[in-house]
Amino acid sequence: MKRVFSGIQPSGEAHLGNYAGALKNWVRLQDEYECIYCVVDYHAVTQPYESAELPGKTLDMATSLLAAGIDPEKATLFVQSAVPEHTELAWLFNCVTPLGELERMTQFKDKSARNRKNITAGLLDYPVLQAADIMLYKAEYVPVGEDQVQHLELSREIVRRFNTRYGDVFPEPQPILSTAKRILGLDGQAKMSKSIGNTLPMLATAEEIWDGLKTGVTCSKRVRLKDPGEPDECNIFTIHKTFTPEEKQMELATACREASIGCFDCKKVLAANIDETMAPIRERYLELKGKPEVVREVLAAGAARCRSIAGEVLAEARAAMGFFK
Ligand code: AQP
Repeated sequence: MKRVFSGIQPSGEAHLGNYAGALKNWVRLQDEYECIYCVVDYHAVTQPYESAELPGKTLDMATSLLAAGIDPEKATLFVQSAVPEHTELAWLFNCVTPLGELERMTQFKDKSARNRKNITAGLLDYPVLQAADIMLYKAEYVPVGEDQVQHLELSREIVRRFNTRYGDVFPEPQPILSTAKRILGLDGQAKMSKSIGNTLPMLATAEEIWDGLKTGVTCSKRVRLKDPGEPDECNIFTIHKTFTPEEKQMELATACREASIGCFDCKKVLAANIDETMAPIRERYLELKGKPEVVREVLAAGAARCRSIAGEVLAEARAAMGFFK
């Protein structure tokens, strides 16, 4: 089986953008690939955060992933900092990564613009650590949202540079994108993002989902009810792609273009469909939240397995680079 790797930061509650762009695919891919999934806490400290809250947020993210359907019988789940090889390989990759490539990354530009007073080397280096995360397991596929495609292109560039200089050690990883690869915040402005706080949490109750959705910006063409809309330009319709069966999506798209359905009713359908998917996930989450030792056991087993793979791959990279043994 080919190997898949992906990660999510414990920088807040997982949201519908995370679910639609990445997590739904994580669950689906478990049956087709050997999947390794990671709560990437080293990444989460590249932005301002509360150290006292990090352990709780890390455990909570792992709990959410298991509730969403990550099955420890099929996939490996672990916490990044439990496998310190990630940072060592990142250092090796730093030495083949051009500084200019890092400076032109959109995420670095966006996040540093939001926090001008505290731009760290860690934030700049984020994509190099991400390349190391993937390559420690020689993963060939990475299910991500569209925001991570540029980072993945850089991972491939890092791999090419490493392999050209030191021999063919690593494969070039490819992204796997979902149909809803970029969900905007409900204000329709920026990407839905934990650090912006414009999110609809994945574990929100039916009421909270409706409270959020009803304020959500739709296609700008529909000023009045009788104006035809354009679903391809509507963030609400993008969310439908994850939660609404395809036939119903087509029906809604036609009705929107003919102005025979209003945005309010279209959102009502979406709210019901989100709740249908999320209600069992919420239930599993609450059940697992009461058994943190179960989640800890899964993470410990995952880390032990990953340390043994990571140790071998890191040794190969070190040998290729000529380090003294
Ligand atoms: N809005 C989004 N639409 C589609 N996919 C998304 N992803 C994130 N936001 C959206 C995908 O979710 C996965 C995990 O993301 P992450 O937590 O590692 O970091 P991120 O991409 O930076 O997500 P956030 O919510 O914006 O976190 P913060 O604000 O803490 O940086 C990734 O595959 C991502 O593509």
